[in-house]
Parts: sequence; structure tokens; C-alpha cells
Amino acid sequence: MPKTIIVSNRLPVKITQADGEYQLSPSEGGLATGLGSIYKQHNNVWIGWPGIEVNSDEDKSAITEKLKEISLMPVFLSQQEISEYYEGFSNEVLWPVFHYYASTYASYKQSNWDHYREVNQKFCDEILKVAKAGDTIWIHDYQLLLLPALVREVMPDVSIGFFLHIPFPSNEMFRLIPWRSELLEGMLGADLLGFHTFDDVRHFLSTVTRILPVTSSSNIITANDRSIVVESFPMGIDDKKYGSLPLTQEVIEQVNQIKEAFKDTKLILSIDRLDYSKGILQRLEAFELLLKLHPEYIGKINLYMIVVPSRENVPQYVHLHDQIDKKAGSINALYRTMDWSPVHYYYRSFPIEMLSALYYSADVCLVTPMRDGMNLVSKEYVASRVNNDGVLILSEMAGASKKLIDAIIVNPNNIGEICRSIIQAIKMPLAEQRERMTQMRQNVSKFNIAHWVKIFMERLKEVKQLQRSMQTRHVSGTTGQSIINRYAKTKNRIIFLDYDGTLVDFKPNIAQAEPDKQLYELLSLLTEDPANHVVLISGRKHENLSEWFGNKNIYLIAEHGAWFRQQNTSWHKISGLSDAWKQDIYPLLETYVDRTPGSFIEEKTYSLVWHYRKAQKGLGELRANELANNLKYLASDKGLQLLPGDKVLEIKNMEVNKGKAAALLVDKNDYDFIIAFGDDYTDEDIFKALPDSAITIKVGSNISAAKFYLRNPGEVRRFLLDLTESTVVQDK
Ligand code: GDG
Repeated sequence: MPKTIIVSNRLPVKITQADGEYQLSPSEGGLATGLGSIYKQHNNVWIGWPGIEVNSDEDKSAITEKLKEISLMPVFLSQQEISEYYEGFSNEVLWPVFHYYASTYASYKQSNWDHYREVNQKFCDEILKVAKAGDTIWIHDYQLLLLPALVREVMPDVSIGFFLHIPFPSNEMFRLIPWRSELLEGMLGADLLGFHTFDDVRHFLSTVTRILPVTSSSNIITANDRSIVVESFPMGIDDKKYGSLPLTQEVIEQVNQIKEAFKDTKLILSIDRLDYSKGILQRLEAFELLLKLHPEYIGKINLYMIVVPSRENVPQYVHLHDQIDKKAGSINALYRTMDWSPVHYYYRSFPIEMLSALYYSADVCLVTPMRDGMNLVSKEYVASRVNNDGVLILSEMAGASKKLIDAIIVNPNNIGEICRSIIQAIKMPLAEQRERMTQMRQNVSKFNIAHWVKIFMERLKEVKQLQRSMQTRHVSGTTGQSIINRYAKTKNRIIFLDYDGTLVDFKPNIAQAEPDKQLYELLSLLTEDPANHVVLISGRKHENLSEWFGNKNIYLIAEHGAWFRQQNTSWHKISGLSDAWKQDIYPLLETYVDRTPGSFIEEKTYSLVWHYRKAQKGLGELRANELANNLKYLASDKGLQLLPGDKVLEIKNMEVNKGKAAALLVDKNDYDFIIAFGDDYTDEDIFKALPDSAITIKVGSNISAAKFYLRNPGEVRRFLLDLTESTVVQDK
């Protein structure tokens, strides 16, 4: 039976040693809970670092045995690997860059990168010990960015999902990393790439298409002939656990103690791992400002601040710890009274029951990270508010803010705004609290951790199916052979060939894409067969097609069907068309040329084309959208059609259409074999206009009305050659 393999840097377990015996205690993290429904089932397994350094082989096998009983499989790391792969590269390069702290905290050391690669390989080796064809592998987070491609190399068909738990930064940040291409190539080994928010997806797509030679169409990337889907899956929590904990005896007792200790004050809660991305210092500053500007709150409010020790071997974290200690100390020193301390600061972790009691008791939860992939603390607070009261103040830089829109949303850099929000929260009427909290609780409950796991796994399955259906549509193997067999048996064929992007590769300059010797030879082979009627159907000007193909035995259709020319005759154009509209549109296009360096206008008889292939990447697309919007109403008034193509926007008479031109030819004769090749938007009209029996082939693997696809002009040429050779073989 195929299995699922979960892979993350850390295993969801804590290992301690007492009296020479290793003790395992399962971790309570949200991810562990969510994935528990998977890795504990059947023969599934979770692979990761067990969290302690183990040196002797004897101890390693003892731990491995114990872990096996709870479906876990260890990757043992040496002290050096932990310090270079985990602390060095993951936490001193990836973490700061991905959280927009590149200039302050990132340090790029070659040996850290070398170890990052080696440890990713080590994880891969462990996976390969258990993975079989048909298995599904779900890899987690920034420590393992290279792993998807490493596994893919050995197991090309296996299903791989990847989820990034931290933000994906803008290209301007990401491209600072010396090893940026390798990291992206590593990620592209996956079939499905998941991020918390749509912003992360956007950043990833724009980064990967700028840095690597890959293309994307909406959220699908095509790389090495594989379609990779990129999507947002906002992670949730185990809402039922947080909703039911406050009903347990242990939590009730702690709640009573907290209520007694803070009975005359408003309790503001703050919980984070120690990290500069969490905005802990700025939060303290906002709280200090509040006491300074509003002394009436002295003795009336408390900040209960838990900072959980984290990454204590990384120097920046040691420094931050020091600064937080000092700040909390100085606020207390300035404002404390005999029976009141403003900040209750704890630098340690607490059992979940204490956390639950705090969530349940706090009037306000203050979550103000500078950047956060999602932030689960905010969701845990919401899930714990079983009476639908309480106020959440949430940073707009946390992924959670995209869904918890009923929180008070703040900019974490705006200390004044945080300070005002605390006052707004304290004063908020109960009815408004309930209104906001009810909405947020519905959201947290619907998009919980089980939902997150379910939709990710379902989508991964769908992506695999999409890839398989693309494979069967690719003109190769038996699919290609059956088309060849049909071709060989038929005697009256029509072959529609688009030119740019279909017979020749796309060139930066339109004049450069002239036919080469090999193409002329291929066309001669095709036209030599008396059973073939070859039609070249292009958007190019008729003068241009005459120059290149005028003396060939080819039926030419130019400007998308406006002009046509039977072999050895002169050109005709469709009658009754007017080009008077050009004088209105041309000046408008000129303003876009003036505003977009690198763009230019091409004029054809019944169309105007705005080309932007040489404009700055992104700017051209932006202007093309703007232009299309601008022209929308004018175009329909004047009976024009807008054709967005590959780095062009063409405006032409509505009556002119490649599909109509192709259908006219097909209707004239009783062809027993109809085939059409095309690569862009305009060719879709041909695919749709041809009868069902026609073989339609799209070049490139985007979504199309065509029945089959070939990847590039090289494949088209090879296939056309195969067609011609099939009849040669038969003739012999
Ligand atoms: C990364 C991303 C993303 C905290 N103190 C104690 C304790 N916690 C638990 C909380 C919460 C978890 O730790 C912290 O999760 P966050 O999401 O807030 O932050 P990160 O650790 O930075 O997590 C983040 C997350 O991955 C998931 O994708 O949301 O953006 O940075 O669950 O409850 N737990 C216990 N005692 C404590 O003192 N038991």
C-alpha cells in the first residue's frame, strides 16, 4: 500500500535522558497534532532530527527503535551540522532574509551553505531508505528547501508536496542570497508548493520567473516539463483543543489564580518565541509610551509577557534577549508601585494548561510581529475565547491578519498606533467585542488544522492527476504513433501551421525569426507529397510571408486571416473591411510607447500591434493591462477585438479571425486528415473552429482547446518529419 512520508527539520518529540535511559515525550505543537492524523496511520512515517546530539551507534539504534514504535524515523545530526546547517544557514541566512532582515542580520558563509546542502542530502538518503514508487512525500519548511529536487532526481514520479511556514520575501530580498538559483531549483522539485498567504505565492512566482528560466501561467509553473502548482494554504490550529481546555479542572484552577492576582486590572497578554521578527521590543516601547502619555492607566493595566527561549546559540538572539530583559526591567523600575508591576515578564516556556488559562483570562492579546508567516498565538487566543469576548490586536505583517480581519489591525512599526489600539481595546464595549470575536472564532474553527491538512493533501493528489493527463496529451509514444498511423493511411490532408512560436522559436526581434534551411527542407518534404495541402496561417504581414514563402507550394494566410493567397496567385483580402479606426487608436498607442521604454507599434492592414518584449519585465505586462482596460469600450464601439499575445497586444477588426479563415478552407474540400499546430491565443480560434475529427496541437503546455500538445518548435519539427517519413516507409 502506498504510504505518506512527512519530513521536517524537527521530529514532533522531545527526547530526554534519565538514568542512562532515553525517554520520549510527544510534542504538543499544532503541526504535530494536525499531521498526527497522517503519520500515525498505516505504514506512514515522519522523518526528522530528534533534537539531541547522539554520538554512539548503540544509542542511535536504541533511539531509532523507540522512535519506530511511534512511526518516527530519525536523521541524526552532528554538533557541527547543527551549528552550520541549522543555526548558520537556516537561521542566519534564510530566516533573516525571508523576514526582511537581510541587511541587519544575514551573514553569508560558504561553509554554512556547504553544510546546508550536505544535511539536505542526508535527509534525502533517509527518505530513500523507505520511499517506494507511488508514495507521497510532504516536506516542511525553510531548513529543507533543497530536498524536493534531491528526492525528485532519484524518484522522478513520486508525489512531493512542500510547505513553507515562514513568509516568502519579495524578489528584491531573495535575490541577495548568493545561492538563490540553487534554492529555487530545490523547491521546484515539488509538485505542489504551499505558502500561508497569497502575498507569499505572488512573491514566489515573481521571484522564480525572474531568477530561473521557467515560465508560469497563473499559479502553474512549468519547469523541466513538469507542471508545478503554487498555492496558499493558511495554516490553522486545533481549535477544539483550545476550546475545551478551559473546561478542564487544571485550567479552571489556574484561571482562578490569574483572576485573583489581576482582579483590579486589565490583563494584556503577549506570547512569543524569542525572535527579532516578533517585534517584542517595539511592543514594550508601545506599552511604555502608553504609561507615559496616559498615567491614568498606572495601576490599572498589566502586560503579561511570555518569551520562550529560542536559538540561544545564535549571537543575535543572545543580544535581543539582553535588550528585552533591560527594557522590561526599566519599565518596571520607572512605573512600579508598592502593589503593582506593569510588566510580568517570563523568559521560559509554560505547560499548555497555563497558556490556556492565560488565553482564557486575558482581556487583550497583543500580537505585533514585524513579519510572521502565519502566527498561531493569535488563533489560539481566539479559539480559547469560549465566551466570545476579549480583543485581539494583530499586526498587519502576520499572515493571520489576512483572515482575522475583525481584529484591531496595526502596523507594528507604528508605536503610537499600537498604544492607541491598546486603549481602544481596553475601552471596547462588550457588544463590539462579541461581534468581532464571533466572526474570528468562526474563521478559526472552519479553517482549522484538520482542514489545512485535508486540502493540502487533496490538492497534491489533483496536481499529480493534472500532470498525468498532460502526459497522455503529449504527442509522443503511442499517442504520437497513432497520429502517424492515421496520417500514413490518408490521401487528402490539410495541415495548418502557425509560424512564430510554432515553427520557429520566439526571438527578441521580430525580423530575426526568419526561416532557416532546415525549416525550408521540412516544408519541401511536406509539400512534395501530393496528398498534402499545407497552409501557413500567421499574424504576420502578407509582404513578410511573400518574402519568405512566396515561391513555395504553400497556401498563405496573413494578418490572422485578413489576407490570403493560393499557391502562385496574388494576394486577396477579405472584402468590406475598414481601417478607419486606426487613426483614433494609433495616437493612444503612441502615448504608451512614450511611457514604456523598449515598446513599439507595428502596423498591419487591419490591425495595430503594441509590442513590449523589450520593455522592463513586469512593466510591459502592467502597461499592456492598462492599455487593454483603456481600450475596452472603444474597441467594442468600433467592432475591434483585443488580442493579448506573447509580449504583444494586438487590436484588429473583429471579422478577422484565424478560426474563420481555417474553417473556410476546410469547408471547401472533403479532407480525410486535418491537423493544426499553433502556440498562442490567436490559434485557439483555429482549434475551436475545426471539426471534431481534426487533430489540434498546442505548442507549449498551457491550458488550451487543443487536444494534444508539443513542447516547443523543435518538437513540432521532429514530429512533422516523422509524419513525412511514415509515408516514405509505406511507399517502399
Ligand atoms: C512558525 C512561523 C507560523 C509559545 N509559547 C509556549 C508555547 N508556544 C506555542 C504557541 C504556538 C507556537 O508556540 C508558536 O507559533 P507561532 O505561529 O506563533 O510562531 P513560530 O514558532 O515562529 O512558527 C509562524 C508557524 O511556524 C506555523 O506555520 O505560524 O509564522 O514563524 O503554537 O502556542 N507552547 C507551550 N508553552 C509555551 O510557553 N506549550
